[in-house]
Amino acid sequence: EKSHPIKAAVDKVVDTVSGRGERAEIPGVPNSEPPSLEQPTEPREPLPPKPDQRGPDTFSPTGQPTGVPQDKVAQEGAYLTTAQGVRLRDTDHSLKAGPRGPVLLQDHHLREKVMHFDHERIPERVVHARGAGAHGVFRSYGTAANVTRAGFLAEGAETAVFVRFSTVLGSRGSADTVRDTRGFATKFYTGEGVFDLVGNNIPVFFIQDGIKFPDIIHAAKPHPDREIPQAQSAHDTFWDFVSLHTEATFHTMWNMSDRGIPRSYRMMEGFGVHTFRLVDAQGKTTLVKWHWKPKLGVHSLTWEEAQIIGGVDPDFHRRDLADAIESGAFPEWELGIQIFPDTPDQMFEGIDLLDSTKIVPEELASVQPVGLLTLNANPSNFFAETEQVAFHTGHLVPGIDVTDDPLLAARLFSYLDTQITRLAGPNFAQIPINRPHAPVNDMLRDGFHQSAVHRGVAPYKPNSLDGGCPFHAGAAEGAYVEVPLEVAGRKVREAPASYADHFSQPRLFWRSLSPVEREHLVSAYTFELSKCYEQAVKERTLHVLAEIDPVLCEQVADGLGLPAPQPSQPPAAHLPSSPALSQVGREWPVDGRIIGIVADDSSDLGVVGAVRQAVLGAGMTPLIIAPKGGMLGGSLAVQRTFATARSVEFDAILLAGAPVPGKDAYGARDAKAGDAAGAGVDPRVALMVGEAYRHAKVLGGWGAAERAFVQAGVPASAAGVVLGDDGEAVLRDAVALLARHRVWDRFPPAAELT
Ligand code: HDE
Repeated sequence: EKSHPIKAAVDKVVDTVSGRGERAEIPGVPNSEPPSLEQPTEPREPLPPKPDQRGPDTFSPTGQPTGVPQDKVAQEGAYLTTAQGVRLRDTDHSLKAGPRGPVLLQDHHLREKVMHFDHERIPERVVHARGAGAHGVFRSYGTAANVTRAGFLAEGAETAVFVRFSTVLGSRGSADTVRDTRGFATKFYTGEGVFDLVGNNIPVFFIQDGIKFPDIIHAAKPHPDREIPQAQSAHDTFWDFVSLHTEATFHTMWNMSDRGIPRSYRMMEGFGVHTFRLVDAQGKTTLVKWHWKPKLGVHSLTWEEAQIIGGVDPDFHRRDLADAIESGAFPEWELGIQIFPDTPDQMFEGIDLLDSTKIVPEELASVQPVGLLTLNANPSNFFAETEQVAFHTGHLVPGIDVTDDPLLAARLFSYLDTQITRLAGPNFAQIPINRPHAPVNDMLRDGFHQSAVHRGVAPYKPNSLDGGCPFHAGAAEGAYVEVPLEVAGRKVREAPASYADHFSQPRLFWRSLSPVEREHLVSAYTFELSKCYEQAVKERTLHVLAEIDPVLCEQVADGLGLPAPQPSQPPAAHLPSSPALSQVGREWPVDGRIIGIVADDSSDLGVVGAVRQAVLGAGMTPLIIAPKGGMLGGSLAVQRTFATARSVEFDAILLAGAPVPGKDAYGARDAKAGDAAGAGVDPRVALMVGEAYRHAKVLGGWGAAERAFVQAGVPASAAGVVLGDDGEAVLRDAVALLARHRVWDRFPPAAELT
């Protein structure tokens, strides 16, 4: 009987994988049948557990490990088994009464397999559902040792960390490059227990009091009737809320700025937002704000680019982070603190340190570096690590305490609370990614998913039956002791008077941005409000903008086709600015940037190869883009074809000549004949180059490249278009421009914005 070609191919794969081509010996089962699909395959060796994936550290009352094997990971042995460890002979067919007969209820393997599948999903996070994580290490400089006794901030201390970056609004499967705030949450597995720094990439928040959190999130999430739009703030309920609730103005402004569309998680700042209280060994306290400063600088996408990526590569940020780590371009951030004296009023230079809608400009309190974070390993399993990690602002270690910021108070309640639902019970601290790297000896017992085997009879204190164990520690043994602050006050539902100022810092922000950043801000407001249907919402937002700056308000009003309202009072004449708030105008390392090199058979492949090597030598990633896959000229591997490449993937694009239309390009045969050479440029390359030009990206080329640029509508004399005869010299000039991220000089902003 002739075998079906597909079945024959699968059988061949099975034979190859098993290396035997015959059924494995199973005791009691005659091994007479020919090789077939049912044959067991050899699974690969299980991965070794990571150092932070030890089993739960359970300790006996005397402090000895219980001896229960804790290091088992889910995959052991070579054979497929049931959850009970029974080896399986077949997982492809249900147990039936004959090949065409009914499935039998007794099929316990079918039931177990489908039952588990039915329960594979857990609820996504109510906010920050979409994220990406990485492991790393934090090395302390010791510079904070004079203000905190936290061991992980002592000189030379090295601490394992896990970081999860996220968007706020979208569902778990939403796109990465939406306009939104980004989460930047870090778990430090310190020797004194876990410390979580659960921050964002924006230093302020929408609300001053946590009781408003459900309101802002209900307003920003998709409309409850149609559940649209996904992962967007460009809709009526969001703008309705933030225009009525003007304490949200500053955070909204950051979202509308380029900070709302980062180029990469690796190129974002991080902020603890609230003011925290540090305590030194003598009990002296200091107020601080936490900052993460990326070594690669702060960079953003352009809005059109972000939208295209949303469709072309919704996993853009996730992929970028994982690829960078895999290639050895480990992202790094310096942790820094702004330090303020712990005065009774908790104010600094007139700024209320308990108001999370305010920053303290870095020019008033510089950010002092205290250590270096390096992300150096990708998670092995997204669900086990990135999805199940549970951060909490209340995970504090000795030397770090909270303040009375009412926004922080709600968070101190919320994180544990939400995790009980999300992780189904109170024992999520035992999930490997959440386990402390310090010995655990708590008196928490039982509950859903309890996986520790506790010993002893007295999980209570005081006890005599377990010899009084576990014992209380004093400060000398590293106990966490709250700062003994005096607390007094009337019981009221009120905010302090200082919280009423909603506009002075938005004005500071506007004044501090460069003209091109102001232009982006204007475009973002105009885009978002144009997506609203309600006229009243647009008009009310224009009133808010009028309070910030008349030019901002006029420009947005003009885009909406509406009159610009007047501010309630004339703008102050001399306003301060904070240059640190602008993200452009400096040069940064180009490590890990992606350079697209477009080439075809007409290109000088020797030059292309040399440029490719030079890109690698500069710590960047070269991707060769050619008409079709495989090898170009038999020697150069092609990573992208004209059909699979899109400009948004590249930080800069170089043309090794002028690629003629590939035969698979729609309209290729109609492409306008270019010049004397008689060949037009491939329309996909023209689109790529045209987009990169509009997104202010560096472009370069040699050979006939100039003709290709001109045919693509890119002026060869435009700023940031590098042309020459020597490919490597073109690359050198292009890299020098890339250090400034984008060629903003290409499109000078309107005079009003300067
Ligand atoms: Fe969160 N936030 N948040 N948040 N938040 C959550 O906790 C909450 C706030 C932040 O990668 C939730 O486990 C309240 C500020 C990050 O797993 C939830 C308030 C900042 C993450 C929650 C805030 C953040 C969360 C949802 C107002 C920056 C993702 C799932 C009082 C400083 C962490 C979860 C991760 C996640 C509550 C405001 C950062 C519901 C009530 C301000 C980075 O507990």
